[in-house]
Amino acid sequence: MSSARSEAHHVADAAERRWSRLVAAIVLVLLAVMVFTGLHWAAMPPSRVETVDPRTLHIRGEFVEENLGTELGADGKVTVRLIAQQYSFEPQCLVLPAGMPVTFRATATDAIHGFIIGTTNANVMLVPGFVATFTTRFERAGERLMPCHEYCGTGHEAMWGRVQVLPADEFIAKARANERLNCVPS
Ligand SMILES: [Cu+2]
Repeated sequence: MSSARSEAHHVADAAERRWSRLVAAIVLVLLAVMVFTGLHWAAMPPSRVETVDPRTLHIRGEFVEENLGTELGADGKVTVRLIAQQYSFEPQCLVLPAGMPVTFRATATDAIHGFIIGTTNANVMLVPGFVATFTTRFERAGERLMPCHEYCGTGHEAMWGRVQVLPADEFIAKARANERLNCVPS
C-alpha cells in the first residue's frame, strides 16, 4: 500500500517535472520571439530609426525645398536629399557623379513609397516619419529611371523620376558652379 502510494507519487512528480519543463520552454520561446522581433523591427527601417516630423518637412529642417537635390560638400562628400510624396519625387531629376560614394537621405511626406534607381543597388523604402539613408556608388555614367516601387495610391504608376549620372570631373565642375544640383526632366 505504501509502496503503491510512493509509486503514484513518483509518477506524479515526473509528470509535473515534464510539464514544468514544457512551460519553461514555451516561456523561453516567447521571450526569444519578443527579443528577435524587437531587434528585427528596430533594424528594419533603413533609417536606423532616425526620425523626422512629416508635418513640418516642408517648413523647416533638413528637407526644406532649397535643401533638396545633390550637394557636393566642402569635404568632397556627395549627399542627395529627396522626398517622396503622392505622386512625385522632389526633385524629379537627380544629378549624380559616377565612381564616387553618394549618400542618400530621403523620406516621405504622406504614404509609404519605394525608391529604386534602375540597374543599380540603390533601393529603399521611404516611410513617413523616418529618414532612409544609405551610401552607394554608381560605376557608369548615363541616364537611369527612378520609379516608386511601392504601391502608394491611385497615381502610383505615374510616380517616377530620372537620374543623370555624370562622369566625376563633369559633376564636380557643375557642382562647384552651383550650390546644389538638379536637372529638368526631359
Ligand atoms: Cu509612391
